[in-house]
Amino acid sequence: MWYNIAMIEEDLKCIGCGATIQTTDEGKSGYTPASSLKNEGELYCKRCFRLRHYNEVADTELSEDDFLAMLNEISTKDALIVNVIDIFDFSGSLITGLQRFAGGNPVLIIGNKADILPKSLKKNKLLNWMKRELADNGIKPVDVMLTSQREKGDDLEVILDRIEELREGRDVYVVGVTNVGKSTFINRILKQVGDMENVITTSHYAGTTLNMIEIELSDGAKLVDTPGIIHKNQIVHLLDKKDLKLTSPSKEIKPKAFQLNPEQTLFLGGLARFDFIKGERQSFYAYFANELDIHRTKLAGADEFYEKHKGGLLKPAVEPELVRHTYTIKEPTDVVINGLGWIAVKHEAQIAIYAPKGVGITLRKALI
Ligand SMILES: Nc1nc2c(ncn2[C@@H]2O[C@H](COP(=O)(O)OP(=O)(O)OP(=O)(O)O)[C@@H](O)[C@H]2O)c(=O)[nH]1
Ligand SMILES: [Mg+2]
Repeated sequence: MWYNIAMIEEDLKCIGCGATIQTTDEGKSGYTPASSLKNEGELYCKRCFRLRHYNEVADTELSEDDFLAMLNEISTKDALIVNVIDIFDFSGSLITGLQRFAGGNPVLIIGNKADILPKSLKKNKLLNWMKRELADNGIKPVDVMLTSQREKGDDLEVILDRIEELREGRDVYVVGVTNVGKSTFINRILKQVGDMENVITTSHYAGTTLNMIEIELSDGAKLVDTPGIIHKNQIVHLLDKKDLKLTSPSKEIKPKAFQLNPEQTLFLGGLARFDFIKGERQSFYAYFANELDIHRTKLAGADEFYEKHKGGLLKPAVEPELVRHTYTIKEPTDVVINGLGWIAVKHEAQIAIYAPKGVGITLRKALI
């Protein structure tokens, strides 16, 4: 039932972020100058206007708990839950307790941003890995699919058909952690089915969508965009606009190979550090945004090097101190700095990773 879909334009809600429109407090969400209310057509709040035209974001007063309260409602609905996951930040975008949160409703997992991963990574291998990881985390989806905003319409058709099959006439809630691409995904649907261009506000800041945004399907059921769940430890929360340009891949990442001797160090901008402590001389493969500069130095002088160059040569750098994690690698392993990228270690090695306090490190069997 994907023909004839339409935005449900509720009175006085911003069509871009879902916030309730108000004209009195410029510092709060939904603010719109009274003069704009007279305009015909779709209504966007001032924050959305600035995001859409100048890519400038204003903070909102909404807290993590406010968002959670909005989302908790979903467990009481009879619906299909579509959980969008950023496959470049898989661990960081898992919702702990998703089953409880879904309240017995079926869950379809959409792995988004597939365009960022190297083409050498086969789709089936990735899907199988995702399924295993989901199972290990107690998540039992009815299906797992991959997509990206760069895919052509056919890919979306297949997903829409599957959603249609699974929803059995019910509403569809698109949920996920902030910044995984929920609104971008829904905009793709609006474009493909309703020929509506870029209706919902999207941005590379976390926390763009502020309230439920509802779309009516032909049979009267709803497709709903929801505000993202805030994971405080997501690296995007530590970064500003300039930094995000360097760290969020916008296209396929090209791995960079580094042949290192033991006691050599790589700096991933000023955000993280990789020490090769012990092992045979070998190549390490760095999978990060192509824009992120990687610097090699001697382990012995690395602390000083960091102090001297953080924020300068080593950019971006962030406030939280870098915390050291040590590992002994025995088999080909991806050492993932959640949300930033990973280093593939192919042979035995003793290593240390430094990452901003709170940012998780995940080890996984090498994907590529
Ligand atoms: N490379 C790539 N980037 C994507 C894709 N989908 C979304 N993005 C980018 O990811 C960022 C977040 O997208 P949104 O659609 O605003 O994410 P969201 O999940 O709605 O975020 P919140 O509303 O904050 O919860 C934007 O910079 C998008 O351009 C994709 O398939 N590939
Ligand atoms: Mg959104």
